[in-house]
Amino acid sequence: MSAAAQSVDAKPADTQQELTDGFHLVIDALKLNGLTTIYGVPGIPITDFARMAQASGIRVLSFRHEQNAGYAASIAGFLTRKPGICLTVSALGFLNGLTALAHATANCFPMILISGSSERELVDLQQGDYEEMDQLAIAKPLCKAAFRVLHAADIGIGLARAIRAAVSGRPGGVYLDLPAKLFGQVIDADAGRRSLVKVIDAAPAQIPAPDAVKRALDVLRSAKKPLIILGKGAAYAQADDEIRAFVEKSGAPFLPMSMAKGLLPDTHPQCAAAARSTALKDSDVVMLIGARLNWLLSHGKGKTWGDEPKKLIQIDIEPKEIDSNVEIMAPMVGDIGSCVSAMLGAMGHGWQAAPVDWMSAIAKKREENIGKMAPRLMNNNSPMDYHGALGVLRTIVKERPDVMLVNEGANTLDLARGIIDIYQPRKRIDVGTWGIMGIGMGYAIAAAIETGSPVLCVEGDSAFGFSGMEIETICRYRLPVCIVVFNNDGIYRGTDVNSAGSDPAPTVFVKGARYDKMIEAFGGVGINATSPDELKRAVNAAMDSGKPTLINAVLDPAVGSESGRIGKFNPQSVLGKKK
Ligand code: FYN
Ligand code: ADP
Ligand code: MG
Repeated sequence: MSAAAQSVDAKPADTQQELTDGFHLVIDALKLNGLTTIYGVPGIPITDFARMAQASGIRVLSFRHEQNAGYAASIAGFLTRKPGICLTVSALGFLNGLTALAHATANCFPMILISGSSERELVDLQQGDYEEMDQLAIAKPLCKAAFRVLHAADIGIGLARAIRAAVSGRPGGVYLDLPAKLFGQVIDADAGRRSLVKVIDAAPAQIPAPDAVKRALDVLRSAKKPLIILGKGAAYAQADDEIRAFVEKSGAPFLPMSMAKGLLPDTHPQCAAAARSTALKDSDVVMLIGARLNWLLSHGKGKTWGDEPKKLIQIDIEPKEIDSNVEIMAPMVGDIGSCVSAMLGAMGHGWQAAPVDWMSAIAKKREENIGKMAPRLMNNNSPMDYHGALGVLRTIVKERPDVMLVNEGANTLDLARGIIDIYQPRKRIDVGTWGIMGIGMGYAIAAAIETGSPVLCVEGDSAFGFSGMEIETICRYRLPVCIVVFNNDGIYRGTDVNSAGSDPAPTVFVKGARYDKMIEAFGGVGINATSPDELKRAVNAAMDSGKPTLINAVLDPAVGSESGRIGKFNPQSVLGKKK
């Protein structure tokens, strides 16, 4: 027991001492640090905590499954630069939330998973407590930092450590273990107040070294075919004006990674998204801003990157990221806002824009690809194909650039990424670094709560299934979320057959399923759309009304390719399939 807690016991029972307890201290510590939204699922031992947090003015969003609450918290962290808070019960609730915590860490999103836990004495002796589990030990390898608080007087410092660990340097997921007994611990209220910590400058600026700035500019200046790759770190940094000014001043083409789309509009004349292969293959200097050379960029090597020897410049806040896959000639370690401002400042007047022949080679390829795509987007086929359905969604987002777009699936993801142009920063949130399915409804809920903008979720039917029950949550909180389920009856497509028996093939679902009926059970609007025209009307109506809506978009079950565009990662037997 802490000294402060002991001092309470030492007082005579009849003195009028003002007291506080673990419940109130956690709530006060969160509020003191501006953390006023909790995503979670109540239950033992945090049910009363959730009630009390709500009563104190914290917004408590109660989900149907912790994984979805965790994804919501993770993307809230990305959108706000403050750690998203996820609250779970012990043991399996904790494990459900842990998936999202690992996801936050992999994606560099700040998040704190707060889980209630069983009593240390029993857990450590493995005496079989209710939901006994050594949660701290399990969380450690899957997050950036993990802490446990045993004494009420340490709650303030524990939360301060969690906040700093989540947002400073490279952001990530933090686990905070709060044993059941902690909540009820009573201490002197004054001592409690004094124990709270308001975190000052949680993510301090990290200024790049002047010689690193000079080196980077020298390499960029030497380029004949420069390319700037913007990653979701650049979107996270919220240095939108500086990034745009830098890219425009450089005159170089830029390639946005999926969640960096909109930092500069996809329709910007320097945008090379629709000339991706050419830009990567033929460039001679590539500057990475908040993007890792991981699988999404073919690790910086191989035929995607062409034969031309390349010089690389990389801006990242994490020094260990540099040289992760290939040599980086000009590393710049610092926060993106400071790095880009320093570059802009040092560029001076008269910066030479990229050579005209390079820019026109990119423009030619871009126009070619856009031209090839255009007629396919205008078809009004019924049942729909991806291009017909996405063509109308593309127009809707163009007309309503404020919409938050959530996107997951395989084909639904790959094609929507290319087809739907994004016009503003942080308006597209998707499966991220791991390409996982299941972020959909969690992301949609947090996007609505944190931004106040209307949300459009473009979901594969398989992807939707992972978080579909949260449509009840969406209806309960009356969130302006419109979900479009691209229903082609299965994973990748709905035409596989089982040649060995009467069970359905492993990739197919119930044929002709009506996902729109699900939301009607909770008072939302359900629409079955069988053509692009119907889809357009339904989405516009949902956007205008702000009512929770689920549109079952009927796609031809034969459209869709195995694993979307990343089939190369899906090993297939060369020995032929067994009969
Ligand atoms: C892009 N392209 C376009 C446009 N935008 N053409 C016309 N119009 C527009 N607006 C072109 C682009 O130039 C490429 O053509 C092609 O479309 C593909 O572009 P994309 O999607 O950017 O490129 P690619 O090679 O698919 O990107 C690689 C990737 C991406 C790894 C970054 O596939 C990705 O983010 N994947 C995540 C997948 C994922 O997580 N899936 C979960 C699956 S779940 P060319 O330039 O001619 O090549 C389990 O199955
Ligand atoms: P993408 O998938 O869009 O390419 P990644 O998640 O691979 O993006 O890369 C994001 C990178 O951005 C990470 O290496 C991370 O360290 C870095 N990063 C995140 N926030 C900042 C920041 N504020 N300043 C600098 N780098 C950042
Ligand atoms: Mg499908």
